Amino acid sequence: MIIIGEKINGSIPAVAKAISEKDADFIRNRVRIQAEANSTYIDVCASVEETIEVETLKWLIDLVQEVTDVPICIDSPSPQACVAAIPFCKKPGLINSVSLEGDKIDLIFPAIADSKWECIALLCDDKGIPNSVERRMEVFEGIMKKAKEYNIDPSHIHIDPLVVTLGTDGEALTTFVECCRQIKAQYPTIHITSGLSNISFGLPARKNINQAFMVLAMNAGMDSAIVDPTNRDMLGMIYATDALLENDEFCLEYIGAYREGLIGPLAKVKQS
Ligand code: THG
Repeated sequence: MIIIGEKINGSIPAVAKAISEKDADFIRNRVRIQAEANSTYIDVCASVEETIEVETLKWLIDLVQEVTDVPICIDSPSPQACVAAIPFCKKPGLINSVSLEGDKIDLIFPAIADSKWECIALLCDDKGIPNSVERRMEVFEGIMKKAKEYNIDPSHIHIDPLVVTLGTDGEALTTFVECCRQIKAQYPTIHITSGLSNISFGLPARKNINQAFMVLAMNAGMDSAIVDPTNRDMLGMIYATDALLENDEFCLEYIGAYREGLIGPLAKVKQS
């Protein structure tokens, strides 16, 4: 499973405070615990006003790279900010995200073409998030047409089918799963990702819903997720599901994560 650590995000109040107070130790510590929890990428989202977004991304990315060589996932709604942050990264990472909104794709695809950079593509357009599987798949086709035009290999794309809220849309999981199945059938090497926590918005004991979603989505082909890797219950569920889905021969990764104290009872806790 590709784990994109979500904890450096200015929309989390404690992180917003650290950004405004330039508390480098707080940021470095959040990076360290996510790197120790085997993150594949560290997501970096500034969530500040536009005029200071690029400089804030630079500050955050530099701090990540002081602590770890885990690659960066640049998370911004602004395609210009995403492209501007690419040179701050010492190694190729992930852009989060493109979609068919505005001219996003025509700014970002040329910037990552012929490179090892990968990108997340959301299944939405200027009209928002389509309700039906059919309309989401139309957006998907549009994205893949552009990918072909810019010569971007499907294996460099992480499709985010977008999760809606189960409390207001009972079909939230089934829509997501049907998109996963159709996408993987057409492009076996493409990645599918999700920010997932939207699924449980407004419901009690959200962690149960998030974990159940993770298992069912992985079963449908989701192989990447933006999560808190220091959440040991969720991490345990991810490793267990990968083992059950034949993605972990002899359960070596599962056993390794247990031995490192990342999953299982709190005997060898890594403090978050
Ligand atoms: N898809 C894509 N990108 C995304 C999202 C998505 N980026 C942003 C978001 N959704 C994913 N990132 C987060 C980051 C934090 C939280 C949820 C999603 C979150 N954090 C805990 C909280 O606020 O309670 C706090 C964790 C902590 O303290 O570290 O909820 O859907 N492509």
